[in-house]
Amino acid sequence: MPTRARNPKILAIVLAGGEGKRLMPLTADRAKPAVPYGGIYRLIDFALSNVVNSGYLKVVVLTQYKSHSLDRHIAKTWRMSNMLGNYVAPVPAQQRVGKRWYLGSADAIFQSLNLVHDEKPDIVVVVGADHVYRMDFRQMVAQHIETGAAATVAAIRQPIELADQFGVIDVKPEDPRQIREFLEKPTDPEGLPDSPGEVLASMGNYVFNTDALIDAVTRDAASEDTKHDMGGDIIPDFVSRGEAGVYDFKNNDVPGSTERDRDYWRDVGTMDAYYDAHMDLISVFPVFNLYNYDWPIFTDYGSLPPAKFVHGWHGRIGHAVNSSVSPGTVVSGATIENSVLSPNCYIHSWSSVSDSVLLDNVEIGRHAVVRRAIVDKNVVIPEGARIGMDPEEDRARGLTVTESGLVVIGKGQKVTV
Ligand code: ADQ
Repeated sequence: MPTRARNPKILAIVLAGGEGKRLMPLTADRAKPAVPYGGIYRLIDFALSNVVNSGYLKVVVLTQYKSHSLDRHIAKTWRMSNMLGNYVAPVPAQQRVGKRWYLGSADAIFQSLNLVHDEKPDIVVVVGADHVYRMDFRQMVAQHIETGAAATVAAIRQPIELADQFGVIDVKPEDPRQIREFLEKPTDPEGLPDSPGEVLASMGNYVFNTDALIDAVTRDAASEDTKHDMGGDIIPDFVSRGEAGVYDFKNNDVPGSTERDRDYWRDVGTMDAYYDAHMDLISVFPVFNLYNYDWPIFTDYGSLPPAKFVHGWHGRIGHAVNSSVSPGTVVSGATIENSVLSPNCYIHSWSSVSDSVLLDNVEIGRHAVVRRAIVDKNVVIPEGARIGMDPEEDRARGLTVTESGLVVIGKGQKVTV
């Protein structure tokens, strides 16, 4: 079907089947896109909010790995009215083409081509589900149509040390909107001519002409020499045929964004990156502004009572500074600093929590001290426990301590004093 240049029909496919091994233990029990973030969100809420705010209302979310909490979240937050002609539908792996799970992200699309055939879009926008950012995909689609590329990859500059986590793009000198070479996760890449300490990295978001995408994933499925991966196999294939364009994210202008957070994009692939992205939210002038109502990030936490700060035991004042505190959380005679608290936490008297991220329903006992920690759901920190003060002590009681000294406590993990 020829692309209708002015008003193309768009289908958005959100890739949400990834395992996220480097985020263990947060992904021990849930898919990476379902990892809680920023108190009340799941990572996938950012990709889906961007898609929906871009006006794309036909959205399928391909799930696979430990998808239960992801499915539940999508059904609760993102179910839209089919009667109004729009939907966000989670689609689990269905083994329609044989008895095998998805072999990679390209195979996930190949196995789900029935959705594309049903919808008959002109253009398919394929989006990862693991990143924190705001993006108006319409602007990328407009460039895609204007340049006549068959595939367009969104890109952002990243430090060269991180190149082995990304697809790295080399543009044609005569036309910086075309890709000359694409290397997936190179270990020794060259820096950019005007900035040797940086590379141009793929953001894992793509725009395709529908026929070109169908053709590429079908050929990939029939090939033996492939990992069936969008970044590793499909994009290099388009590049080798001279049909791939690149969209520079710095040109994207989202309503309500500020100079400070205009080109904010974080791949929260590791515990340290996950932690740092939380700290970005709570500085006085946040690097990423959640309070931009012109481009809202949607989520659903149901009906919870407000957060509450009260005098605790012996009248000590419960307070929080440079922190965000979610509904249902009670800070009773405790001190919270530089931290993000999710819903339904209870922080008891004389305890202190600093530079930390608490997920839902965490309880901090009296006189406990928690520093530089990520504490997953339902964890109880016992009275008087000291977390994040001595890495050896933390490791000895079975907690994960990252190289940078962050302590990570898994969902429901028992903590001893
Ligand atoms: P990675 O993130 O390492 O690199 P991948 O693990 O394939 O690539 O994840 C990409 C997206 O696809 C994620 O949203 C993930 O949840 C999803 N996904 C992975 N396997 C899937 C499957 N079997 N079924 C459904 N969904 C699946 C990619 C690109 C790089 C780019 C970075 C940007 O390959 O080129 O630079 O994203 O972070």
